[in-house]
Amino acid sequence: MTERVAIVTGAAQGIGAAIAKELAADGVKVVVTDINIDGATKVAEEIGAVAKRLDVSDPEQANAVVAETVAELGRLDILVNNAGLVPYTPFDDLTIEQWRRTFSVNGEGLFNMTKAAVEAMKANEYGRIVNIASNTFVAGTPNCADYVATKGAVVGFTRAVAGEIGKYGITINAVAPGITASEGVFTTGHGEGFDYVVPMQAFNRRAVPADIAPAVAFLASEKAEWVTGQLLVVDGGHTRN
Ligand code: NAD
Ligand code: 4PL
Repeated sequence: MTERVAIVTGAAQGIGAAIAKELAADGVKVVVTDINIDGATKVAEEIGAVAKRLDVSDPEQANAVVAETVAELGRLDILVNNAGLVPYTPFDDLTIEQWRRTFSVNGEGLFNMTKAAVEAMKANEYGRIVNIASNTFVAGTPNCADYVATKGAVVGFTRAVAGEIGKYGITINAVAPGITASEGVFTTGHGEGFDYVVPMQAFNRRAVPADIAPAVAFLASEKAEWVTGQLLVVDGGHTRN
């Protein structure tokens, strides 16, 4: 196959940046996208990739970045829907405004990007879509009900759409990390979570973004052709689904 082209969302830091690096190491041409264009540009420079500013919650930006990618790099083979808000809010403090905001990125962003990418991938009758879920959906982690609900949406969407896009040669799967030492996780109360999660894992250390990226790269590869609509939990054995 000719060199594959990927878009990774929310790739300026954390798990998204690690995924962009892993794909680039596999020889994939990566478009590093984020609302934080400075961070995205830094990651892109490190791996010899292209950076583009993209707010996934805006359907026009989603369409434009997919169109530019196809125009500039010739095709789109891989989409990694990684961009997400990871709030930490007890249910007693959760508002409808926050609920909508979390869904606008984690839910609508997933829809906007998948919609645009499937249209582009149809042309080549080939595609790999990997959506970043979370093991909070398995564990029912407290203090982030809005977030856990969006991750349930990621799993449901992945399962439902898989059956409708197989005819185009496109697979769609979800990867559920457990708590992972990204930049973002330490900006909220989630940072405290390591103290009780690590003892439940099979391995006695904190996950880092590089622990998540190889599972994503597998599902994004030609080798994962017979895997679709699945949830792969990558959490060091914290949960067993
Ligand atoms: P992070 O906060 O470190 O990075 C998220 C990135 O997404 C940031 O660069 C941010 O600028 C970008 N972003 C936010 N809103 C955006 C938007 N509207 N459009 C485009 N980009 C946007 O987070 P992370 O921990 O690396 O999380 C990445 C993904 O992994 C998320 O989907 C998150 O839910 C998931 N996840 C994280 C953990 C964890 O413990 N870190 C565990 C399970 C799942
Ligand atoms: C177990 O996805 O999976 C905290 C914050 N704890 O975002 C997550 C666990 C967090 C998680 C997550």
